[in-house]
Amino acid sequence: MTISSRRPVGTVQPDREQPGKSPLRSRPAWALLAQHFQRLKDVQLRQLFANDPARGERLVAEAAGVYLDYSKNRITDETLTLLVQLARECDLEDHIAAMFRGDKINVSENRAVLHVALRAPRDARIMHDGRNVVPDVHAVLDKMADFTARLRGGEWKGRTGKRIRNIINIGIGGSDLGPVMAYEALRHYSDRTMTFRFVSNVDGTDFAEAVRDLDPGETLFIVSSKTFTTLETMSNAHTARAWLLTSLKDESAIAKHFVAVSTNAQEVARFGIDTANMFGFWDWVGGRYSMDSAIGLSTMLAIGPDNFRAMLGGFHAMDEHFRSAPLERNLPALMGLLGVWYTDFFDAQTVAVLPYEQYLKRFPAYLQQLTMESNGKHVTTDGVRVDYDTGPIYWGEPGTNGQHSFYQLIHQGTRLIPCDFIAFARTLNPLGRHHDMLLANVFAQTEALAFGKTAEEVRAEGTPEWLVPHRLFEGNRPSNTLLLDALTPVALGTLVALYEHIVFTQGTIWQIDSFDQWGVELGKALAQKIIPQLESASEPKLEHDSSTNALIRRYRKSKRPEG
Ligand code: G6Q
Repeated sequence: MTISSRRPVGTVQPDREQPGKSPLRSRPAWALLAQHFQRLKDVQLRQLFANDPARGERLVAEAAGVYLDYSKNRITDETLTLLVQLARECDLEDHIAAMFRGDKINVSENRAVLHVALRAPRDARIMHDGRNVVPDVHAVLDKMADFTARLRGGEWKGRTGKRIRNIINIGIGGSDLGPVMAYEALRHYSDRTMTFRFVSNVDGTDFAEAVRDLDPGETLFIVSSKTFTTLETMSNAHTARAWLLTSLKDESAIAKHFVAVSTNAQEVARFGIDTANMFGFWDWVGGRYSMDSAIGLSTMLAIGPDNFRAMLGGFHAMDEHFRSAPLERNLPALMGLLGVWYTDFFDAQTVAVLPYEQYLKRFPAYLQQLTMESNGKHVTTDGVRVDYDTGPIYWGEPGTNGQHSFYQLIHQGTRLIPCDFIAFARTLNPLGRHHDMLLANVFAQTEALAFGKTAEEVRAEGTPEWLVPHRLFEGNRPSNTLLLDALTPVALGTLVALYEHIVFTQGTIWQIDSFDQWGVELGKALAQKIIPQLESASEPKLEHDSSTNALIRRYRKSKRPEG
């Protein structure tokens, strides 16, 4: 058995077959891809490599310091031609131009999507509602740099005159995952005399563990919240305030120990933070696209303004590549289209992201929000239900750890899991043979996945016949390999921008709004209704379903044990 689509073409469920096909499925390239898929679905990578000895050097692309080897994908030149044709039929190039132009492409929220302006050089011009936003961006960056210099230089002191040594970022979702990931990724460049922690969960344990060994007099909280109304963040911020005041006892300490990153000056002031200590951003920056805005203040405090600006340079280099390179050589476009190929024709449900770099241990978690909150949508921008699959599930862990855990399923399971391997030619911590061993594993895994091991090869090793099926590797498992020089701030910027634009490419093909997130609203609203039902002294009148009602009753009973 070889891995191929369990459904003949695309992923259309019978009950979703509508009399009129969606615009995407009506595109000429879609129909051609569907036919092409039938011809290619059982073709082996072994065959493709044997037919073209130069394939591994030909199916590569390079930009902004990122070398992409996409030769181990289940594609031919014809596949690429058709995928690029599909992108053109979906006006990808025009959509890219529209984003950079500041058009309101986040249609359901009627907003521009201008995270590319966050890393534009000082002399660039990017207009939003008739105003060039680039000077605004740089004014905030300068303010962040000034604050960072004062804090790291010891000029900014706590209320009791002590130097600030601990930074705690309080935020959630887009106001947390980017800062955490970037701090871990760039730890090598960070000020090791300082401690950085991140509190996101409304679970009190998160806050309690973050502060348990810290001196409030040496601690600064960054309250990061675009809206400054998010339940988790505001609860943690109020708890932080109380923790600080228990020890410093003086309301005036707030000004020295709290700063805010937000678009909502009114709420920041209401919380008691001096708006002079607020770092702003704009409604045209989505939360999950904001790690390079003021939301990255903790990153800048950790690695310093120069490294932060270098990271922005990496983002910008990838932006420019995405904006200007022809689709045939455009890394985010190619990777995005390959994702569409597997999602919609091979019926792949997930993508594994496997960084062979310990510092990128939070990168898969970061990508989960970026990709799944962006492209986990079931209606088009026109509000019509799609008749094809959209965003796949992203997951992953750093190598080599994953190899001793879930790789078994990728190699020998029944599901097709396209993988992105991410590796760096140089390590930041050279230790004997470690790096050669690490990289040998990257190359070995992509080779094993693609080419497997045939029954003949297994038999030739003297394997008894009954064991042959167990030791057989079918191969034909696709992967991309991203090879960069070293994990510098620049490299991190290019990598994040690469995935941002992969998401954009796919969202454009699928005609969905990659920049809203209505799917998180319902649970939030229900929780607000349930909180008083858990807290009320008298038995509340419950009007949920029987399951939810019973769970609430049981919780109320258990949290106040008799006697
Ligand atoms: C990201 C989402 C979401 C958001 C959080 C935090 O794109 O919008 O994850 O970042 O809900 O929101 P605030 O920054 O407003 O607290």
